[in-house]
Amino acid sequence: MKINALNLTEKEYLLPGNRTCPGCALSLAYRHILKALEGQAVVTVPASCLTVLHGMYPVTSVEVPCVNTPFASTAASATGLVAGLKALDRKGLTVVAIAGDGGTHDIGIQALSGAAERQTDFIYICYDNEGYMNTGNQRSSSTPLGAISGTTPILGKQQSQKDMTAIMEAHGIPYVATANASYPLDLYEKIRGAMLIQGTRFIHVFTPCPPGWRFPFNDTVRIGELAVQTGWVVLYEVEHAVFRLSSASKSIAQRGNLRPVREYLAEQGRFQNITEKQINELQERVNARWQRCLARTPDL
Ligand SMILES: Cc1ncc(C[n+]2csc(CCOP(=O)(O)OP(=O)(O)O)c2C)c(N)n1
Ligand code: SF4
Repeated sequence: MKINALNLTEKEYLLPGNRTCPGCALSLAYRHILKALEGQAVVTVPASCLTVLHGMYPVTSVEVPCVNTPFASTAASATGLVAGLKALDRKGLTVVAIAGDGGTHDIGIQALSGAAERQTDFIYICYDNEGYMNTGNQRSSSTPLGAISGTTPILGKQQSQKDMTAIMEAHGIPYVATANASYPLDLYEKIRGAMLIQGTRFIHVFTPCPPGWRFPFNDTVRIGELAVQTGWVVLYEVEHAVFRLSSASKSIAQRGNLRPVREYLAEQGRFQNITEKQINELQERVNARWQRCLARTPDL
């Protein structure tokens, strides 16, 4: 489905006055996710910055019903919601599970893998701020190599990131996509497209976090764009096993020039102690994934 800014509903489902930090990409992404769902959703959210954003009934700033689920159980909770709505014969509502990278890549992966294997009919959105931000920025399996965090304070993390999107694609589910809070129309379009598909759908949304990544809060959108321009994030979707590069990444592929990853790293205080060896390793990883994506895009 093609949309443009003029087609976006003016109705807001995320009201002003929530408790995210200034410049939080999660709140930007969530605003557009909720617009795409047009209120026809039940969301389930584990402990995270998103529960802080939601706040507590009756003073929540979000206009959709939400279950606050234990940390490991997001996809299990969604499975229960799907079964409950079916038992009540309630049609037209999409069950949406939304969790951070800690709640997805780490503690929630067994419930998510199980739900995907059972082909549960729901959308799972992982917003990735590359750490356990709500509890003070502990490292997760999505924290990048070389990044300083609360639990990797001096040298930075010594391991590389888990590729969660590839793991979910390997489940053979009907829809897997990457998105980025700096490209809200692309995100909106992917949610709308996913709503039309039956079965487990997984969308990974890149959400820069100013305090955790140590960059000025007014740079959030630019950092997200730089991630795409350097290939740190590749925007794509895989629908029924058909791979498509999304327009922002596709236009870079057509021009043939990714910017160097070090430009992206240099903008963030969390990489202040990264070594040359680690920068080279990250660049090689980005190059290898970029080549895999290009090889899956014969129609450039
Ligand atoms: C079983 C369990 N362990 C630990 C916690 C504490 N806890 C609450 S939120 C959170 C971090 C969540 O990280 P992530 O899922 O990446 O979301 P973010 O905070 O970054 O939005 C942790 C560790 C918890 N609530 N439950
Ligand atoms: S810590 Fe990061 S992800 Fe959490 S609310 Fe603040 S900016 Fe958003």
